Amino acid sequence: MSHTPASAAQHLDALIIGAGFSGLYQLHCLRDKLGLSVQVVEAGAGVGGTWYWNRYPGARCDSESFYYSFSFSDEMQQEWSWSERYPQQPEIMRYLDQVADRFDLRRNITFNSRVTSARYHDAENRWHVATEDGGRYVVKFLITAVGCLSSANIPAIPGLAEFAGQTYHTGEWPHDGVDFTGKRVGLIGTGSTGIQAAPVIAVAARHLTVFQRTPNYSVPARNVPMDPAFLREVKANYAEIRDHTRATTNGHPWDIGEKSALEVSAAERQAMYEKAWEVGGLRFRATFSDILTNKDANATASAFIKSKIRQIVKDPATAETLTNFDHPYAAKRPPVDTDYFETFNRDNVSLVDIRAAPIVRITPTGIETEAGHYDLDIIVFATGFDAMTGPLLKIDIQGRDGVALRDAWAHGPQNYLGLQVAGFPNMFTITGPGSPSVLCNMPVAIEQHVDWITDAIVHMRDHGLERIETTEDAMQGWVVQVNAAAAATLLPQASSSWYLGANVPGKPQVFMPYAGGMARYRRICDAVAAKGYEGFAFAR
Ligand code: NA7
Repeated sequence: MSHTPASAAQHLDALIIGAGFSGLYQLHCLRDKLGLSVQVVEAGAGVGGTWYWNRYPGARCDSESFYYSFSFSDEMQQEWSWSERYPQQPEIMRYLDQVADRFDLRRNITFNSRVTSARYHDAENRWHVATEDGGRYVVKFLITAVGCLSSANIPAIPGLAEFAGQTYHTGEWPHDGVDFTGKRVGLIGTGSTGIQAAPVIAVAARHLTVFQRTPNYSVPARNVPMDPAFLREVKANYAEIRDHTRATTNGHPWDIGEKSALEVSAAERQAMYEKAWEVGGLRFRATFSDILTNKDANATASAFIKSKIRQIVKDPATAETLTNFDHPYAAKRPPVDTDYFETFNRDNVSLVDIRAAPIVRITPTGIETEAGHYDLDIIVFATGFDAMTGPLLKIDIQGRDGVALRDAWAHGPQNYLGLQVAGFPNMFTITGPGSPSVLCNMPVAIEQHVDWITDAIVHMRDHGLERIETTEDAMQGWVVQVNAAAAATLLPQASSSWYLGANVPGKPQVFMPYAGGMARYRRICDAVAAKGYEGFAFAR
C-alpha cells in the first residue's frame, strides 16, 4: 500500500504497530468486528513479525503447531493442516500469510515502513505518529504490537567492524539464506536460537565453533511429521483443547504435575523424568509441581538433564563445559532441541568456553579469546534481543506533557496489567512487560490481550468515552504484583536472563514478564473489566 504524502496526515481511529500474530488479530478485531478505521504499520515487507525476521537455519517454534496458532476462527483451524509436531519458520509464515489473505488484512497494512515517533497531543486527545519514510498518522488509539523479541542484541565486541568475513545476527537473517559450504563458522550464543541453529549449521559448514558463555539446559523436542490421525483428533476436539490451553499457567494444553519432585521416591522420580524426556518438549518442566518454585525440586531436574547430556556427549571435557550450570533449570527460557548435544560428537564441531576464557576481540580473521585465536570465515550472533522493552523504546514515544517513555521507564518498565502506562492515554501495549507474554504460549497470550483491548474500546464506545488511561496507583500496585509473582518462583535466580534485562549491558535489571500464570492473569483482567475497568480513568 502506498503512503499518503508526507504533508497530509491520515486520520484514523487506531494505528497498530507491527503485523505479527498480535497486529493481525488486533486489526481483524477493530476493523471487522467494530468497524473502526485502522491501519497497521509494519517494518518488514510481509506479515509475520518475529517469524518474518528470524529465518536462521533451524528456526522452529518450541510450542507445538496445533496450539501455536489462532483459535478465534474455527473455520480456519479446521482448514489449516500443520505438517510437523513443531512448525518450522517457513510454515508459520505460510500460515500467517494465509490468515492475512483469508481475512483480507493486507489492504490495511503499510509494509516497509518503520514507526519512528508517536506523540500524544492532549488538547486533541490524539496520537501523532510518524514513520521513517514520511508517513504521518493522527489517531485516537495507538496499539503497539511490536513483539517481545524484535530488537536484535549484537554485543559491542572490540574489532567487530574489522572482521573480513561475514557476520549475521539470527534475528536479522538474510532472506536468501547463507551458504556455509566450506566455511569455518563461529556461533556466539547458546540460548534457544543457538541451540536450534548449531546442528543445522554443523551439517553444512566445514567447521563450526560454538562460543558458549553460559551452559544451557535443553530437552529434546522430539519433532516428528504430523500424524494425520492425531491431527484429525485435534480438529474434532479443538474447542476443548483451546479451552484447556486458556485455563493453564503457560497456555499449553497440559497441566503442571500435581506431585512435588521431593515427595516421590528416587526411582519414581527417575522414571517420571525418563518418560518426560522421551515425550520431549517444553512440558518437561511440568513433570512436577515445584520445579519452578523449589530449589531442591529443581535440582533433581537439573541433575537428570546433566546426566542425559553426559550420556550423549562423548568427550568428557566437552560434556563438563556443557553442563557446568550456574542457574536453576528453566529459570532462563528453557530451550528444546533437535540433536544439539549430539552435534558436539561431530568431528567438525568444537566448543569454546568463553566464561573460562572470555572473548578479547574480533580480529580481521576470527575471534580472539584469552585462550587463543579461532580462524573464521563467518560469525553468527545468536546473542538474543533487547527483549520486551527494547522494541518499544526504539520508538520515540511521548505521552502527556511530552514525557518520553524512555524517561518514564529509565529504571525499568512500569505499567498496569502490562497493557497501559500512566501518562500515555489511549495507548495499549500487546504482550508488553508486566504481562505473561513470553512465559506463555504466545498466541494464547496475544488473543487474550487483543480481546481485552477490543472489549475496552467497545466499553468506551458504548459509554461515549474518548480517553482511557490507567492511574498511577493502579500502575504501582501492578508493579508490586509483578515483582511478587516473580519472587515466588526461581525465575529471578538466573542472573544473565533476558527476562531480567540482564543480557543487555546498562539495561535496568527488573524481572519483566508477569510470572503469576496466564490463567490467573486472565482472571485479574476479567475482574478489572467487570468492575467497570477498575484502575483506569476515563474522560469524555
Ligand atoms: P537468548 O536466550 O537471549 O540467548 C542469547 C545467547 O547469547 C546466550 O547464550 C548469551 O549468553 C549469549 N550472549 C549474549 N551476549 C553475549 C556476549 N556479549 N558474549 C557472548 N555471548 C553472549 O536469545 P535467543 O535468541 O537464543 O532466544 C531468545 C528467545 O527466542 C528464546 O528465549 C525463546 O523465547 C525464543 P549468556 O546466557 O547471556 O551468558
